[in-house]
Amino acid sequence: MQAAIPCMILRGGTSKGLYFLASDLPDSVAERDRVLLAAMGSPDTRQIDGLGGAHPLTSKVAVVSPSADPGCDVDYLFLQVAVDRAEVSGGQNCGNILAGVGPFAIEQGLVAATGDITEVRIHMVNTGARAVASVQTPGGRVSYEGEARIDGVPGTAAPVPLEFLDIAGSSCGSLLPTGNVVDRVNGLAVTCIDNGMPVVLIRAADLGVSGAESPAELESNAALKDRVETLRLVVGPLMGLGDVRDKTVPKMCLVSAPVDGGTINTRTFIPHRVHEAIGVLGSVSVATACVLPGSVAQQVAGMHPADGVYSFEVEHPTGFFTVEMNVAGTQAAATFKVNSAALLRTARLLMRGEVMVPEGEARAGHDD
Ligand code: NQM
Repeated sequence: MQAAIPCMILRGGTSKGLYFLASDLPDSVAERDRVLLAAMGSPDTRQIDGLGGAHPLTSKVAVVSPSADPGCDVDYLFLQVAVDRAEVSGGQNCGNILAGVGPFAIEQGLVAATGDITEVRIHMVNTGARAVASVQTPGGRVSYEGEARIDGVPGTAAPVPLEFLDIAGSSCGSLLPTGNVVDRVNGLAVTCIDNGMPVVLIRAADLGVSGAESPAELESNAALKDRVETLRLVVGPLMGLGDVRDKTVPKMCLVSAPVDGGTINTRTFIPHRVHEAIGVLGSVSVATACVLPGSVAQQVAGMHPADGVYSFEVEHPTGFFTVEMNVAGTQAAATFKVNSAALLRTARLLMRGEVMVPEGEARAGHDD
């Protein structure tokens, strides 16, 4: 006997995940996690007995419910399901999976379509911050087709612009969690920043690489991986994240001068695999650092910080990530403030149906 649990699969930006209504999952966190591990097929490096794609970017879950926050339509809890360990973590947010939350909420009737574009106001449970997603809804139905192109995804699709309202210090409590623009740790100059995602910025050259290597090349460099992880374990507590050995934050971002006309070039350890592109909120943190006076990223990018509206082109292994930002107080780190951040993603509904979970793992599912 298996349990059948209603579920949709959506591509959100450059990631892919299972989207559930909270009411379709067990209330108990331990039972919920057992269900999600079984649904994904974890732990197993191939996730052969489940729906996961054998990579952190395709082993993600969104749990969506009506919001109690009067300023929001829905609550979105992001869960990272580890591939090779029996672990489900709510310790980070995910802006790519966020791109699918608006379409999912409308598909599920949690939000009514209003006109050609429906704004979905989303409370991001992992960090408490809010985002607004604008979803194409001509004729009262979600449209996934369109001309928007994002690097890392073949073809084009309907645009899903995302606007972030209050993301500074989302996980660490402040934009600069160590209190410094630059820290020297293990002999390396690093900038620790959290504008939506805790990220540690390190010059690629300081680690003996160019920063233009492919993810596979970086992942096969055992000495580099070891040095990055050793650094992460020291920096995590300094950022107020506690012991990060089993956490997926902070992300470790190697920065170098742009090679393709962008603002800055990046390679990001998330934290044990290297991202094929860059995370959404990760890129917002990197872009923020580009205009933060004195930061590692600002020096590498050669930016001259000034107040105003920017369109940053963050280079990554499969192209560019464009982040629109409005910043003020750029004359000094102490006065620096991000007024708003916005970016473009696309999303697509790939499957709707029921995920089958062995009965022993799913006491709260519906019997088949
Ligand atoms: O930073 C991968 C992704 C992410 C996270 C990761 C993300 C974000 O690309 O907001 O989107 O850094 O773990 O899905």
